[in-house]
Amino acid sequence: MSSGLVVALSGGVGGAKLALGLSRVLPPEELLIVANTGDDFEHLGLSICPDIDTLTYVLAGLDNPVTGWGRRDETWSFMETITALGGEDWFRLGDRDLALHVERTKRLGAGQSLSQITGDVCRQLGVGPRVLPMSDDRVRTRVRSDSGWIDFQDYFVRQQCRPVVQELAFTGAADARPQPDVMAALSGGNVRAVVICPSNPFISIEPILAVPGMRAAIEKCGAPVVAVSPIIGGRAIKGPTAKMMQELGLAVSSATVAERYGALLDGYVVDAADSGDIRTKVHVAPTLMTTLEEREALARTVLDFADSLT
Ligand code: FO1
Repeated sequence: MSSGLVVALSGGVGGAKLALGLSRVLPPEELLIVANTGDDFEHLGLSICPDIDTLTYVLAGLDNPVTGWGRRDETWSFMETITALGGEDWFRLGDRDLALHVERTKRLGAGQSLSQITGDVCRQLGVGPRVLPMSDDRVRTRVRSDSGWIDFQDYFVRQQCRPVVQELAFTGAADARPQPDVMAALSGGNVRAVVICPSNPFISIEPILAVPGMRAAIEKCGAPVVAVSPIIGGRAIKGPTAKMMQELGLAVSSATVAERYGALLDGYVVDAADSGDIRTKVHVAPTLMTTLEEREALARTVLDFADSLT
């Protein structure tokens, strides 16, 4: 078996599933997960980082299996109370989850970086692999629809992805510095593979690639770049990926996702139903990850495929 560092790009629930699979088949020091922070926002005075937290909870075995986000065995006294007070209750923060947002907000206010805080939280919760934000600088995904520009969580949660997406923007990305340890890892000459998890390309992976220097560092790292399609049989497994594709005038297909990544890709893992008309090297495998065994199996498949491209 090959060794070296596997760098995984992840956002959302689909990304975290494969990240978990990778964490189960690799020693912790051989996996670095780069999290999207475009979904981050400030809410009720707190700094919320959904994609980092989803990864943290999933890798710690603390994730909520029903929602995919937040914590398992959650209680909702805070939410019930804020509703009773007539406060803002469209974004649901569980009691246990709340502690993480309070702690992070306090530490960010004291000048600590998001990377440092994420590392400490992962250590405290027993997460083995490194999880790092794409940048310690603020990047915010915004969505343009008929009624103008809105914040990502306003679109995603408050309006339940109802607005028709016309354009996406990653505010702050142009001035954001890529996370230094991610850049050092990519230029260290020891990368086995870069894995683009089956996340939504528009809102989870493209914000990561929009951080200046990130895409070039991935291209230059010398390792195969392999993506896993988030589309199975022309449908998105979860979330608004298919709806967004239609609204942006794109065909709902695995090929469309591969085209978004373009020359970055050396290989692409797709489900049997989706292998047609893709210009990069394709490996067909079951990509639906319902069970832990399926997550591990897909992780092994992706790594074997990447090794075969070296
Ligand atoms: N997603 C929802 O659909 N509704 C929520 O109320 C909600 C709360 C929430 C709280 C903490 C957290 O870390 C994530 C949360 N999410 C919620 C998920 C979040 O919107 C993510 O950005 C999406 O899953 C996209 O990755």
